[in-house]
Amino acid sequence: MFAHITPYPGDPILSLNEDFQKDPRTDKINLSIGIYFDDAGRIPVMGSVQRAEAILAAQVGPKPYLPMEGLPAFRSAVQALLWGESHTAVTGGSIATIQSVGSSGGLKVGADFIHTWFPGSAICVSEPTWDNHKAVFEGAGLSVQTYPYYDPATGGLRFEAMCETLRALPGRTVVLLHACCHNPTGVDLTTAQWDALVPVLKERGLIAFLDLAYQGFGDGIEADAYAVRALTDAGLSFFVANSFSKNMSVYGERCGALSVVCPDAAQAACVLGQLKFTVRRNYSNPPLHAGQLVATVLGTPELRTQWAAEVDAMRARILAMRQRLHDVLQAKLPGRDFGYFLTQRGMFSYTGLTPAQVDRLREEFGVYLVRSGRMCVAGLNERNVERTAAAMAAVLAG
Ligand code: KET
Repeated sequence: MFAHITPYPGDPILSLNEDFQKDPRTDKINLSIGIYFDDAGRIPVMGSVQRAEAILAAQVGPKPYLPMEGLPAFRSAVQALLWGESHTAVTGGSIATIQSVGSSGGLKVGADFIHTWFPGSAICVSEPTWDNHKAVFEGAGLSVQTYPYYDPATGGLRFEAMCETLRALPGRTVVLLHACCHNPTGVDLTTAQWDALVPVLKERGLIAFLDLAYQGFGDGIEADAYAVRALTDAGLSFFVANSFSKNMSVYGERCGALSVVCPDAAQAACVLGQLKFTVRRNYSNPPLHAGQLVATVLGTPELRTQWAAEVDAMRARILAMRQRLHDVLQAKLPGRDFGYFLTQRGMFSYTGLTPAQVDRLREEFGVYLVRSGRMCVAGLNERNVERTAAAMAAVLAG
């Protein structure tokens, strides 16, 4: 019956993380998957989240199904976080938000919705992008194209080339944009570049799909919402998938959301209805605990304040590790420029290491990066940063 089924070659990120777990070496270093580790090398249990868990544990009750669109308190907390609670798009009801199974689930529901309601639309993603973007949208039946983004020569952004490609796309092409902390490069648009991009999207009638998986890890919780608010304020209709996996350190709870900004409340109601139908056909409704947990953190003023401070501390630690790695590498290999570690933002840096060099790092030194050369700098800590720099220097020196 199943003789025709071919083996799964594995996922470039998740399967590598599995390989890391199996590696018997005790001094191995995991800079592969996009997970924030604390200075002790552990996935943190944030104080705000722990307190929310305690509140929930003290009032354990029946566990009904959530509505298809998720927990109401969660959905309004997401809108308040992304737009601010007094934003006219929020108060006017023109945003359709559903709780999703991680932001991956939000991307998938959005992709299915687009395939149904914009059947001719292709999607254009940055070159490079998170591998799963291609997989999710292709899996939903969309054809995937790319726009220029990363410039290997400068380690920066090909903004002009990007805009030029977008200007040539047919109307209603979906354009996937990383709202902050670009994965895998760490190269972001400045606020001025977002302002310059908005008219391009608007004039061409393109459908922006923002991926906001790292809110708070770039320049701050509010600053990282800049793109979301700029597109809304320009009157664009667009999609945004956001995640709590990283900024609440609740990966396995699968907490995310999909929001669709609509021209008015009447269209938002129809969009929400069709999103519910999409969810019903996929997994019926999202997890209760995930919604309650995030809603409790964001909806309890004291916990919300504590959470923001914790996110700020995580961002500061990532920046400190970027600086340390830069300084050690720069001292070891003064002929090369490692400035990109300081200018790139968020969890990831694109090191420019070749797949062969990445393989050598892993095999010889036990340092795991994704084969594209992507490094999760949030996996660095005081105990492994020097060793990582030494291994990288050895590999780069040939
Ligand atoms: N978008 C981006 C850009 C992203 O990096 C991830 C996860 C997600 C969405 C999905 O996160 P979720 O937990 O579904 O809300 N990225 C890391 C893990 C993975 O590949 O699944 C990574 O790039 O390592």
